[in-house]
Amino acid sequence: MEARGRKIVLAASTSESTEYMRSTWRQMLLATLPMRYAHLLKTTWSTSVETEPDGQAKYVPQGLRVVESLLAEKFSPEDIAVCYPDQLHLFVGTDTRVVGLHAHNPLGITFATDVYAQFYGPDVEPINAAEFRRLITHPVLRAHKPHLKLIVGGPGAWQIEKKELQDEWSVDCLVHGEAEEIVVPLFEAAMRGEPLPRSIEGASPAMKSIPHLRRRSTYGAVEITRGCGRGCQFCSVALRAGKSIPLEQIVANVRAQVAGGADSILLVTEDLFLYEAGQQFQPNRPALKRLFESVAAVPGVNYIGLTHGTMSPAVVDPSLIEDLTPLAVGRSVHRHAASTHPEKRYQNLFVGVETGSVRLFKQFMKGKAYPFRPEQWPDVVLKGMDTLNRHNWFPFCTWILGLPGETDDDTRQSLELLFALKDAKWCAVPTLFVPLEDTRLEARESAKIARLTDLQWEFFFTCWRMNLDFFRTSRRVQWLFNAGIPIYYYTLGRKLVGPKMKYPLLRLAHFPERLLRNRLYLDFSNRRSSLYRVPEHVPIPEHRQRPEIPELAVLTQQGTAALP
Ligand code: B12
Ligand code: SF4
Repeated sequence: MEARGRKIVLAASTSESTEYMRSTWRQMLLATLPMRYAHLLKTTWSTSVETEPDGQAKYVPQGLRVVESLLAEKFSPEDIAVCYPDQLHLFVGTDTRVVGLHAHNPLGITFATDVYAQFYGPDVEPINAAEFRRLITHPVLRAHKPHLKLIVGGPGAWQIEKKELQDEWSVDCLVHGEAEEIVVPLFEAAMRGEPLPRSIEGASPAMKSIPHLRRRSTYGAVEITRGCGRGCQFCSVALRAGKSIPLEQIVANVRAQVAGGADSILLVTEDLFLYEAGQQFQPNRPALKRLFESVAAVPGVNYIGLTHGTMSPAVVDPSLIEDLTPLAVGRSVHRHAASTHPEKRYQNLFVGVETGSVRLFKQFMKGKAYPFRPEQWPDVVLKGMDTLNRHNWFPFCTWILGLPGETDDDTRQSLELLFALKDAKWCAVPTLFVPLEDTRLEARESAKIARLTDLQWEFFFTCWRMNLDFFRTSRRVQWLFNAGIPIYYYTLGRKLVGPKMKYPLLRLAHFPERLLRNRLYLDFSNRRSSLYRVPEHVPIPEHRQRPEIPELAVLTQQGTAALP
């Protein structure tokens, strides 16, 4: 044990650091599964992480690695340690002056996460929240608090403020937003023992301020773009102008991952197709190809994973997907029997579909479809899905239920689009609207599970029924699940959530559709055809094809919110 410790200690919780099975969706589950039943759900892997011989973390979320790199330029690397909660006692000691913690989703109150935990009862803490609490209330932090400053940063730092836990947890400073240009002066002030601001907001940094990564991040995450600019009103990066990280820096960061033992690289972005994109989000095929080739060529890289993407570029230029497929799918770690790849590989991309309602789409996210018009959104989704699936890209698509002012008619339109996608190869992830800080909808009310309508419940469980059917691996587990659902409903679900979930839940449990037909909106018993079909071609409105027109000038200056 280092009684004196290191001057600067950085740490992240285990459930936000684990890269179990190189599976990003498994880690996402941790934000939704309840800690109380973790043993029953066999999620002991949620805390499985690896350490270096000296006890430091082998991998932590990329944001914390960025902070480490910034600090290492100013302070001696010997003064800095990066670890998990179980090793904090090795590094926090009498010499420690500042502890910086990373928060991705520390209380589990962002979209999707709080919804699922509520199915298990009131006040049930998701694994993720319990693990963060274990980190921030660690006894060694309490013991040494009189001589150290506690700083928490990351995309979920706002949650601590929102839940008024800053004082209870003795957090000196919460860092929101991008931190490149504030980390060093803030940590210097902390080292001098000066009082810190209660919270601080980082602005978008100059490209030169984004440092090279020195060590391995969780999933071998390497940022390729930052920001977006499509302007969705519920999104925190909506109006942040997109920028691409220079290829040499990306490749150097990939090498740092491999040097740290990673054989898999996760290309992190809000939208893959924004990488070196032209004006008005025009995808840059040569640059994307060069990116994949350069990453795959780094010795030691066996797998390449992706985070987010938008649908419209796949429709603007379908051959883009075809061109990227040999490396994007060929180097993917994921496999599925429905893939036509010789090794059954498929690539995963998180895509925000959000709604089938053109009205809501127009109101809250019209830039997402650009250069297509909001009215073309269902066609864009269907055509994009068709193109992606054809090349073995199986996207994980989020939908938002309970956007402000959503009516039954809007939900019906989402159900229709969902129905049209029933044979697609994908995962549909229903989430509830959460007004995130720093978004244009931050003052609006969040959607509440207790207020979901019959149609919204149908949407919610129909998604999961489709996912179960697509990802099911064992008939026995399926059978047990089917039998367990009515038991859950009558013992707990009915009491916690109410009778509105009953028939949708029975669809999830594979009750015959003919028995549900009169109770639910959709009918999967083949008696009804879909309102939508995959279009042959989705035309780009002529006036949006030429960059010199005034509408596009507005787009670049003010974000897509200004689009007609
Ligand atoms: C990669 C990623 C993931 C991966 C890997 C996460 C991991 N543990 O490494 C996966 C897919 C697993 C994942 C899961 C989830 N994610 Co995620 N994820 C991302 C993504 C795309 C990139 C993160 C990243 O590496 N960014 C690049 C780094 C450099 O940025 P950064 O982390 O923000 O760090 C900067 C600052 O925050 C700050 N900073 C970071 N840490 C610290 C620490 C200190 C001390 C200081 C001072 C500063 C500081 O400095 C950094 C440099 O500016 C972001 C979106 C984005 N582009 O950021 C979403 C994002 C962070 N995720 C989000 C969400 C909602 C989730 C999930 C809850 C999704 C879900 N509903 O299930 C889960 C939760 C996971 C869990 N264990 O609980 C939201 C967060 C919203 C919020 N917190 O309120 C984001 C912003 C996406 C979005 N647009 O909504 N995610
Ligand atoms: S497309 Fe919309 S939701 Fe996605 S990152 Fe851009 S602004 Fe956010």
